[in-house]
This record gives sequence, C-alpha cells and structure tokens, in this order.
Amino acid sequence: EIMLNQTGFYPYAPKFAVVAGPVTAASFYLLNEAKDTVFTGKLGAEQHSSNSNLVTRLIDFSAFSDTGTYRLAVPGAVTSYPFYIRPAVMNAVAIAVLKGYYYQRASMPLLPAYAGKWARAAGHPDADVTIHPNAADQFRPAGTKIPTPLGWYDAGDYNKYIVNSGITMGTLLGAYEDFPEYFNHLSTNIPESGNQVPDLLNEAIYNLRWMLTMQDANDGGVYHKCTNAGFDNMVMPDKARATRYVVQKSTAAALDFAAVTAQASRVLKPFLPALADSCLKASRKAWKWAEGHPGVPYNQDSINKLYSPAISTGTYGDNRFHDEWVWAAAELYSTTGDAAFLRAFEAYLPNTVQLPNWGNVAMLGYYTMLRKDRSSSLSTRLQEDVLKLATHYLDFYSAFHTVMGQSVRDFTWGSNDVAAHQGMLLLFAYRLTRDKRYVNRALENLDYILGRNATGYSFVTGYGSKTPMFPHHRPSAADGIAEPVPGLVAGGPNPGMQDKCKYEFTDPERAYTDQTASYASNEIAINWNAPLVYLANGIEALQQEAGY
Ligand code: 9MR
Repeated sequence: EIMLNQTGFYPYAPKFAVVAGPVTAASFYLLNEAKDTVFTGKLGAEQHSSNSNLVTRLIDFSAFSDTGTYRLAVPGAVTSYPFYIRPAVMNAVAIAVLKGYYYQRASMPLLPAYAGKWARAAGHPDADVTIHPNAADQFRPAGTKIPTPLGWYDAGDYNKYIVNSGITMGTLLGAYEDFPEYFNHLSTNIPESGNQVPDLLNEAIYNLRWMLTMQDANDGGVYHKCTNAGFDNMVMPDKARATRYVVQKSTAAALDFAAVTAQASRVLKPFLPALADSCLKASRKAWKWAEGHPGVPYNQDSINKLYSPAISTGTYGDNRFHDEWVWAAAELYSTTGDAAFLRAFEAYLPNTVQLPNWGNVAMLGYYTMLRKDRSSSLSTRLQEDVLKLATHYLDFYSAFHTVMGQSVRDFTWGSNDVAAHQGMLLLFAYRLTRDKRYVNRALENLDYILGRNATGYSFVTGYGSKTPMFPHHRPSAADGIAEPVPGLVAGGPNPGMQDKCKYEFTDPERAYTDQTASYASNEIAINWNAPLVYLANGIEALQQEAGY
C-alpha cells in the first residue's frame, strides 16, 4: 500500500510518500490523469518501523513541481489514491478544520446556508443549569439555576468542559496572533461572516461567551464543567434533554479561564473593546480566586462519594497546577504588563517544557511570552527551551518520514493531537529562527494526519479518499446522513484501546478502528482540532507569503 497525503502537495515544497509492505521493485512512477509516467525515481532503503512490524520504503518526488492531478505507482503495490500538486493545496482542509467548530456549537440551530446537509436544530439551550450539590456555596445553594448557554460541545459528547476549552481557545487565539494578516482575510461561512471581525475570532467568541458564564461573579471562581450526570445516548443534540449541572469550582478551571480571558482581552481589543474589558476584569477575578484556592483539584471519584447524583462524564481531572499558573501568568503579563504576573511566571517556570496537551499548558505561556518579547534574558531562556524540543525532533525520521512516532508514547488517546502539536511547535520554531527545515518537518506531520501514516487514513472527516466514516460523534452517528460532519480530526491510533472495541491491528501506530463505538481511537474533540487549525492554516499562510 502507498501511504501519502491524500489532499496533495505544494509545487515547490518537499513531496514524500511511502510504500509499506514487502516490495521488490527498485523504482516508483508518478502518473498523470492519462496514466502516463511523468516522473520516476528510486525507492529508498527498507526502513523497519519502531512502532509496528511494518517495513516501508520512501518515495521522494520533491523534484517534480508541475501542477495537476496524479497517482503514484510501485510495481507490486496498489496504485495510490489521486492527489493534487498545486498552490494553496491545503486551503480547503485548513478552512474545514476551523469550520469544524461551527458544527460543534451548542444552543443555536445550524442553518443550511452554513451547515449544508448537516443543518440541524439547536441543542442544549443551557438557560437554566442547576448548581450541583457538589458546587453549592453560600452564594449559590444547591439547586440554584444559572444560565450557561452557547459554547462548543467538547467532542463526541454534549458536555462543555472549561479545562479543555482552555487549551483549545489558547491554541486558536495563538494561531490568530501568529498569522493575523492571513486570518483577517479568511472566511469560514458562518453566521457572523462579514461583520468586520475575522471568522477565527467570531468562532472563538462563541465559546468565550459561554466560558464567561461559567465564572461565579460572587467570588471569581469558575465551575469545572457544564454537564449531564451521565453521557447521552447517540442522539441528535435537540433530543438530548437530560438535566444539566455545573459542578465544583477548581483551580485548573480558574487558571485556564484566567489565561483565556486575558489573551482574548488582548486579541479582541481592536474589534470589541467592551468585551475585551469585561474579559480582563473576569481574568483578574479568576486569578485572585486561584490565589485564594491554589490547590483545588476536580476529583470526580471522591466528589461522587459525597454528593448525588453521581457524575460520570469526562473529568479533565488535572491536579498539578504549575503549568496553569505559568500560562495564566504569561497571558496576564502580556496583556497588562504588570510585573507581579511576570514574577509569578518566573516562580512557576518548569525545568523543561513539554509539548502541550490539556493536562500541561505551560508551553502556551512560552509561546505568548515569546510573542511579546525576544530580547530579555528570560526570553532567551524560553527560546532555548522551545528550540531544544523542536531541534530534537529534527533529527528523527519515522518509517513514515515524520516526527510523529519518535517516541512510542506519541501514540496515546488523541495521538493526532500529538502530531498536530508537534507540527505547531515546529512552525513556531520556524518563526523564531526562519530556518526552513522546521517548516518542512511541520508539513510532514500534516502529511501524516492527512494519510502518510501506518493506518492509511486521512484522519480529517471529509478530506481525503480514505477518511473516517464512523467517528464517535453523536451528531454524525444520529443524523441519518452517510457522511460524517466534515472537518473534524479523529483521535487516531491509541494502543490503550480503552473502549474495548475489536481492533484489526493493535500495535501502537495502527491501533485505530473506524467504528462509532471506538471513543478511544475514533472520537473527535475540540482540543485536537485546534493545533491542526494552527498547523494547516499556518502552512497555508507561509506558502502564501512565499508566493507559491
Ligand atoms: O482527551 C482525553 C484523554 O486525554 C483522556 O485520556 C480521556 C480519558 O479520561 O479523556 C479524553 O477526553 C474525553 C473527555 O473526557 C470527554 N469528552 C471526550 C474527550 C475525548 O475523548
């Protein structure tokens, strides 16, 4: 089988595919639509994958740059899916992964003009959400109702979680901060399009307005999530009518909220100054609450022993807060210039910084600090840390010619999030250094997500020839439409296989199954789409700048 980015390639960027499985041929052939060979080259040496028992050989057709539609052929292998070579080749998928958030919107109907055949009724007005007994306090006793409308559904489920919204928003707003000119001109055809606010920000504001409702103005604390007691059946949003609760306030929620609202305040200031001011006030209040409650985890199991009804939805139960302090301090410092936040940032700095995920957000603070200033001794240190990780990636090529898979631990729940965050980090490293190698390696991880991987899937719904048809996503499963909601990235290979589904392959890089029930490998989630929004649009933006 030939694995490749099923969307295609830029004319003047590197172009790689791999053939997986035993082949004895020495050469590959690039065929045009008339099946004429337009280019040929030697296959690379056999490479044994460290993440499965696959053997691959590299196909390098970088030297070919004519635009058109092509397939790759290797004697003894199945001819590849068709793909493009053309400028702006990632444009459609880049827009789609941002548009994916529109389809996740709670509390409003999706109209055919924007949603096409995936139009649907509004779900979850969340107009009178109950304070769960575990969240009751002197201001809001158990049973009090508050409105928490709007926002995006987290994933395949219909709950709304502050921690996961946090990293998602930070990543999307960061994409805007790094590529403002590009996003100022990008339309995703959403109801707000054309309102003088860039669509990326329009989309983020829809979730921001929900986040703001999750803060208790009485004390500044932030509820950990807005949720049902248990997960819904696989029904459309308007048919999911279980009682909604907000649950206990937590330190992680307060700090992630403080970070997002401080960043949003900065980014939205030129567009919506009043909203920007409210965001900064809310941010300072949440920070203050966290200072008074520096170690409150959301520990669902312990809470369930004390209060009913028991809550069994996602936990995002982070209980190490250094990284949240780092991120929130960075955003508040960047927005206000207040030295107290700089001191807090320095006080919580880790020894080494890791690739971000919902449980570790320190890197988002590094990105923000480096956007603000590149000249201080502190920023020299931050830059060294970021480049250390990025440079470590440069030395490694998986059997699929990617950074993804350098460690077998890359294959975790939501492994495509890892691939996308690696790509985002590499693009950020390019911004710091202007060293083209980083862009090329970032592009390779995009190639991975769009098909050059051991499963042969292009993991974004609707984009590619072999794409997930049965994601663990309630609207996609319940809407009666064959094609799933488009523009959503599946979790990807996860040898943990916690869903107990039957997997055809169980080795780390192939433990993926396209079944609705596979929430551990085939769910979608807002935090996984976000770094892909950064990566795909960042690559497009850089290609446009370079004039291709
Ligand atoms: O992405 C989360 C992953 O890191 C965890 O291992 C997993 C189990 O706790 O939960 C994932 O997040 C899910 C969340 O809890 C509920 N909504 C769907 C999310 C994606 O599967």
